[in-house]
Amino acid sequence: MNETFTFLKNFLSNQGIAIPTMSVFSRFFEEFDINQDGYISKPEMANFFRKFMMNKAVAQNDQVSDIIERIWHKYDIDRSGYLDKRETFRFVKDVLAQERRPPPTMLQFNRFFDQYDRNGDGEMSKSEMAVFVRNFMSTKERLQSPQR
Ligand SMILES: [Ca+2]
Ligand SMILES: [Ca+2]
Repeated sequence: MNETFTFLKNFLSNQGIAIPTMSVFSRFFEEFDINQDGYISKPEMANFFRKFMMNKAVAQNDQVSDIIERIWHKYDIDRSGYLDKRETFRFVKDVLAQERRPPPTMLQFNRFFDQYDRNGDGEMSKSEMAVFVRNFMSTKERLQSPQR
């Protein structure tokens, strides 16, 4: 049980998650040590990872839709439910400014827009934007991760 605890602590801190207390861990251990033999077997561990990754994906999805709501609140000026090119341009410009980068040229912007406007209707839908937000988040994660 202690080995599992140490392993889990390392694993979670690598994932940027607070280290669980022993009591949280005990509860976790009981949940996954299905046959109650005091060891986490391979399938029990696999089960844990599956659940963990699923929770992570769900949390990330929540985060993405949160971000998108905030984007729409700020940039969908005419409240059409879509970002047209002009609205998207303002959004992209602000994102770049946050990264301390100059505004995009029209060519760069059009390339960006065409890439994410999947259905080519000239407007950015929320699901089209979700693709961008996800890419953006994973790029940031890569840049910030301590392993090089
Ligand atoms: Ca709009
Ligand atoms: Ca579209």
